[in-house]
Formats: sequence, structure tokens, C-alpha cells
Amino acid sequence: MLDETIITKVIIQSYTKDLIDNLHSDVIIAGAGPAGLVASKFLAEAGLKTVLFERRLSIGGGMLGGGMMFNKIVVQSEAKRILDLYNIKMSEIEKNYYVADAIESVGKLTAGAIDAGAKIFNLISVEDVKIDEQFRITGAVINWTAVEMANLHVDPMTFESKCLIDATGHDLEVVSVALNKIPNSKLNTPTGQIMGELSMNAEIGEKILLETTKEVYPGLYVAGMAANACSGGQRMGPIFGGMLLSGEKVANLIIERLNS
Ligand code: 48H
Repeated sequence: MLDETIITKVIIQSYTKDLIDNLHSDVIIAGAGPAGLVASKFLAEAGLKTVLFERRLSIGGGMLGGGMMFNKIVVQSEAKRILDLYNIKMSEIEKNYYVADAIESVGKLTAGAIDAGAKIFNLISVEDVKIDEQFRITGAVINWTAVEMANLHVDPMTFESKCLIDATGHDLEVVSVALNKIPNSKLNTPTGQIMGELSMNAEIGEKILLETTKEVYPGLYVAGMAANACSGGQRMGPIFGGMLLSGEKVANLIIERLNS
């Protein structure tokens, strides 16, 4: 005999335990697109406690849709080694352009993060940041996506971390809220402000992404499309090598910081 109330109880108990176990971590990542997923694998492999909050039901962000719903992704040779780490199958249809299945890529990037020890919570949005007396960022303020969608007046809750990564893609949500709410805040960008992303140029956009991936405010890092949106980098369309390399770079910056 199966008891539905036991099914309910084990779900509630196990999920609540996961939440409590992750209240304090080394790194919180907002957004489980390719940049956030790759960052979380490298961080967790380095022994850092890593928690990822994803707004949507699905993991993978813009990678799932490939280019215009042709769900294939392209990576250039510089980034091929990252897809190789996950055993993602690729074909070199044109020299230096490797094409992979978007669903396989997202599935394996997700498995890689989880196997490395990162914890992913879906259906939760980062809506604000936690700050200390010096206005340094010390965590994320989160709420159910369903609350956000229904526009309910329900207060959020707070998770603490040593570093926070904005990997929310084009919308750069975490940096935007921090800049709005922290008095006199200035970002580590050429203007000190959010510069916005520029129109398409894959060559420049991919290159500049490795410069724009950085700590933009004490305790707050940007990776992936959010990094170019922060510092005025070009968009690049459905080539994903830069996103993978940006995830790796932000992880290395934080590993260096927290291990020094
Ligand atoms: C929790 C959130 C919140 C929030 C958003 O858009 P993504 O795929 O981001 P990246 O940077 O890993 O990859 C960008 C790539 O997909 C892309 O868009 C490219 C290459 N575009 C080029 C072009 O020319 O258009 O993923 C971001 C994820 C999504 O899953 C969101 O749902 C999630 O972040 N998210 N999660 N709290 N406040 N905001």
C-alpha cells in the first residue's frame, strides 16, 4: 500500500533540509544558463560550497533554444576543451566551428554541476542582495518565481554567501537591483555604471567577454551575457564558447580570492 501522505512528508522534509543545508555557502549564483552552470562545476570541484538559484522550471537558459529554435549550439576551438570535459558530442562541420546538440549540452552541463557537488534550486528568483555595514554584498534575497509571477505581496528570504555571481543573462538582474538600492554605489566598469550590451558582433563580443567577466562590486561578480551587459560588450548570437569560458573565468577568480 502506498501512502500519499508519506510521499508528501518525504518531499517536504527532504526539500526543507536542502534549503537549511544551503543557508550559508561560499558562492551563490543567480541563473542556471551555460555561464552559471559551468561556473558552479568549477567552484564545487575546488571544494567551495556552491548554490545556484534558477528562476525557471527548466535549467539551461538561452542554451536550450539554440539559434532561433534550431536547437544546436556552436563553439569555437578555444572553448571545445570545456565541452570535452563533459563528453558532449560535437561535429566540426566547418573548420574551427564545432556544433553540438543544445539539449545534450544543457543536460550534461547540469549533470556536471550536480556531480561536482553544486546545489541547484529551480523555480526560485534572486530578487535582491544582502549587504553588510560597509555595503559589501554578503548574500542573496530570494523568493519563489510563482510569487513574483503572481505579483503577490509575500516577503522574501535570505541566503548568505561570501561571493555572489550575477549570471542572469541579458537582463543583468542582480547588478541592476544592487546598483539601484545601494547608496552611491559605483561599479567596476569604465563608466562606473551599467553600460548595457551592444548590437551583434560575435568576434568582438566573444573576446571582450573574458575582460567583462569580473568582480564589479565588492562581493558581486558577473559572468556570461550579464558581463557584457554590464560593461558594454557586444552580443554574439548562438555561439556559446564565450559563455563557457566566462563561467570558467569567474570560478577561477573566486577560487583565487577565497583560497588566498
Ligand atoms: C534567478 C534568474 C534571474 C533571477 C534570470 O540567459 P542565460 O542563458 O545566460 P548566460 O549568460 O549563461 O548565457 C547567455 C546565452 O544563453 C545567450 O543568451 C546568448 C549567448 N545570447 C547572445 C545573443 O546575441 O542574444 O541564462 C540566464 C538564466 C536563465 O535561465 C534565467 O531564467 C535565469 O538566469 N534568471 N534566475 N534569479 N533574478 N534572472
